[in-house]
Amino acid sequence: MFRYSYDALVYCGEPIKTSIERVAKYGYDAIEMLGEPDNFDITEVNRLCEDNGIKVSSTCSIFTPQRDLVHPDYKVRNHAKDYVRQVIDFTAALGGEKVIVAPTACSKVAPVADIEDELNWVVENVRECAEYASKCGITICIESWNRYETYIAHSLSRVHALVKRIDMPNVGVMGDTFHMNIEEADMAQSLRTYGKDLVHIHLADSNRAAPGAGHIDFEPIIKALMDIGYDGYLTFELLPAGADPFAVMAQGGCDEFYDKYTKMAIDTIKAVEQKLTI
Ligand code: LER
Ligand code: MN
Repeated sequence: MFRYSYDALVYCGEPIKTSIERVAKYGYDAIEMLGEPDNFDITEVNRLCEDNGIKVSSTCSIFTPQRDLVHPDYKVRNHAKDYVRQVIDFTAALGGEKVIVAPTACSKVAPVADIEDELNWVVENVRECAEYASKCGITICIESWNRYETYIAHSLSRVHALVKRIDMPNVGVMGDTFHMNIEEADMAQSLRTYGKDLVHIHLADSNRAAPGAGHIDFEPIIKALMDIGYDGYLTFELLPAGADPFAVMAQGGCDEFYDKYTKMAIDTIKAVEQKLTI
């Protein structure tokens, strides 16, 4: 049986108490935290999780241009590493298992420095962060995004190649079905190919809404995850349509991303899991 988690990043700006209560209400095992440690009181989050019977699975780090691990300015690269270490401490203090790391800033679509230098910085910097993470029992998940959000690691094969170069026991491959639907020829096959190194996954439908609201067939995907013995969380990351989904959320009118999709996501995938288990 899979464990289910929900990425609270979509619940833009609401009190964490409301998010934790919602996730618990719809039967999730855990919540994925937004990677902005300064926004949270660790004691309060731990107490709320305990009161509601859920855990913290992971943290979704936010890579802004100032948090770019491959920026040509070493001061920015160091700032990005400090940020990742802060997220690692935060996640460990919440009892989480995984921290998501992207090689570069979100929506940066071309290298600024020489690409070989950038790739070397990814390897060097993620290794350093992974050494730090290993002392807290945290695994670093390198997430594959689509071509419109990154140029470095926009397929599981590219992430896998980076993970092999990084070569640390607590660094692995992460997929996100929204991105994979754009970049992978066959999502289930990619999961099988890189399954041994898969440490985390985000699920969303083709339109980034709850599974069942778009056109992805989740059956072969869940079957592949079962067959490879994936033992991480199935974490939903749902966002509204927009190149800047947070700006869309801030405008309002995305009510379905709260109760409706939180319930629909877990209900849809649990039904698939059940069908495949019988
Ligand atoms: C983060 O998990 C992600 O998938 C990116 O699209 C950045 O939001
Ligand atoms: Mn994602």
